[in-house]
This record gives sequence, C-alpha cells and structure tokens, in this order.
Amino acid sequence: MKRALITGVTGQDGYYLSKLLHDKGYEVYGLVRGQNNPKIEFLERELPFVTILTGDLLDISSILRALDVARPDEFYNLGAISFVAYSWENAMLTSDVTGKGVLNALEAVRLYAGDDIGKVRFYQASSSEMFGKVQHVPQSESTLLWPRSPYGVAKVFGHYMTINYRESYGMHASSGILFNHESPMRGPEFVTRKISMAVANIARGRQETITLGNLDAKRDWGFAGDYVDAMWRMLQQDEADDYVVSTNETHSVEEFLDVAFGHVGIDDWRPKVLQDPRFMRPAEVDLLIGDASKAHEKLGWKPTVSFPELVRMMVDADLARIDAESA
Ligand code: GDR
Repeated sequence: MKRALITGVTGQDGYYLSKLLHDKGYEVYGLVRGQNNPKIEFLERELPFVTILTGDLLDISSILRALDVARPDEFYNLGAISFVAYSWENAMLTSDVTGKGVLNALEAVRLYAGDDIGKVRFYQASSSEMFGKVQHVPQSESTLLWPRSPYGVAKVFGHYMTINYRESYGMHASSGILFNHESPMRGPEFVTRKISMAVANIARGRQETITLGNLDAKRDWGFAGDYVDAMWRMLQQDEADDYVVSTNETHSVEEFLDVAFGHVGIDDWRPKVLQDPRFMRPAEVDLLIGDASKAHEKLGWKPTVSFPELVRMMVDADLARIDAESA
C-alpha cells in the first residue's frame, strides 16, 4: 500500500486529492496547522480515512516529525496562503508560508530521505499567478514569469526552489503550474464561489445583489477534481518535471456571471451586480490562458469538465445546499 502526506489537506485541492488517493488504495496523511483548528472537524467528518498530523509549514521540525510518522512515498505540498487579494495586506506572512514554506518542505524531505533521495516523490503546487503580466499567449512551461502580487512572487520562489532541489540533489520534485481550478468546495472568497453562492441566494430570494471588483479579468478556469489527477500523474512519471495544467480556454468574470445567472433563468443580471473598488487589486492579472499540451502528451491528462458545466455544477451545489438548509 502506498502512502502519501499532504499539506493543505483542509483546502479544496486537499479534499479532492485525498479522495483520489484513497480510492487508489493509498494510506493518506494530512498535515494540519494549529490547535483547535476549526477545519479539523470538517476533515474528520468528510475525509475520515485521512490521518491528521499537526504541524506547520513554518516549522521544519514539525514537517520532519510528520514524515517520520507518515513515511510517505509521495509528498504533496498544497499548503499556502492562497488568496491573492489578501497577499498585499499580508505580504510578509504570505512570503513566509507560500514561499519559504516550500523550502522548509523540500529541505525536510531531503533530510528525511538521507542517502535515498528518491525515496519520497515531491509535488509543488505552483500557480498560473506566476505569469502575472503575461509575456506570451497562451502560457506554457517556458513562458517568462512576471508575478503581479506578493502571492505570485512567493509562488515563483517555491517554483524555482523545487526545480533547484531537483537539479541540485536529484530529488524527484515536480511542479504543477495549475491555472484556476474551482468546484463546489472552493472557498467563498474566490470569485467563482462568491458568484455561485450569490446567484443561488438571489434565485431563492435570499439576497438582492452581489458586489464584485474587476469584471473584465480573464481566467482559464477548470474543475479541481480533474486537476488533482494531473498532480498524481506527475508523481507516477520516471522523471520529475514541470507541467502546465489548464483547459486552454479563457473566460471573463462577466462570462462567468452570464452563465451562472442564465442557469437560474436570470438573463438581465446587470442590475443585480454592483462594483466596488474595495474588490479591485493594486495590480491585476488581466488574462490567463494555458497551454497544457505537455501534460496532454506526457501525462495523458485531459480536463473532463467544460466551462459552462463547471459554472452550472457550482450553482447547482449551492442551490442544493440552500434547499437542504431550509428543508
Ligand atoms: P485568482 O482567483 O486571484 O485568479 O487566484 P480569484 O477567484 O480570487 O480572482 C479571479 C479574478 O476575479 C477578479 N474579481 C474578483 N475576485 C475576488 N476574489 N472577489 C471579487 O469580488 C472579484 N471581482 C472580480 C479578480 O480581480 C481576479 O482577476 C486563484 C487562487 O486560487 C490562487 O491561489 C491560485 O494560485 C490561482 O487562482 C491560480
């Protein structure tokens, strides 16, 4: 039986990845931060097969302790402060966790593996946010990085550290440059879930309007359930490498609104959408569109959920949640 250790197991991707690994027969361990973390209850309820280990990406000794217990074949580093807008207000903490936390994880794995460096395969959750002010369309593994947020800068550090550990120590360390990926498990602060929840509330007469920031931003949005499969495939390769994971399509926030409202029968949604500078960013990433041909060719990976299917899946899940609450 294979064993996996996941950081960030309480997040959206941790949820889908733990399920995928469990279904494949893995023994799954999750590193969870802090005492009385409210997310532990969720984890125990939804993912009872995950063995919870307490630790923090800022504390290398806690990662080493977790490695000693989990003895993983595969280490998935999904833990990060992941909300881009928050990273301007908390640039130092974001740099420490999202950036230096990756180095702590890599170094802990290196120390744990000792002479047998291939013992643990490492996955780093890199991000399309690293492309920032895009220098090429569509973006591939070789596109120049120009991050536009403290979060993006921290992810670039983690990305290159992963490559550096691969090149310096021969570690089986791969980096997945994942474009935006969403699901009903997405946190409510991200624009897609913020919209799906609001549209469901509006459809059920619980809310009148939604207030957003920049509606022109374009993103390459895929389904998180598909993307965790790409992570796993990366670690099954003989050679570690970097891969873009995306749908190769881009859509604006406005198009997301159009499909979401359209799904509940509201075609004239503009009066329901307000804008507030509070939700605008000091520097915006205007256009993301990935080129995942390498993942298609080498990993045999393809996304299975289209953009309109994803939007409808999210709105339907929020409608079902509201209906269950009020039943
Ligand atoms: P992003 O996701 O920053 O791309 O990072 P987010 O959903 O937060 O923003 C997407 C775009 O929507 C615009 N926007 C708003 N965003 C939010 N959150 N709230 C709003 O009200 C709003 N109005 C407009 C934003 O300006 C932006 O252009 C996500 C995260 O999951 C990262 O951790 C991950 O690395 C990348 O995706 C890939």
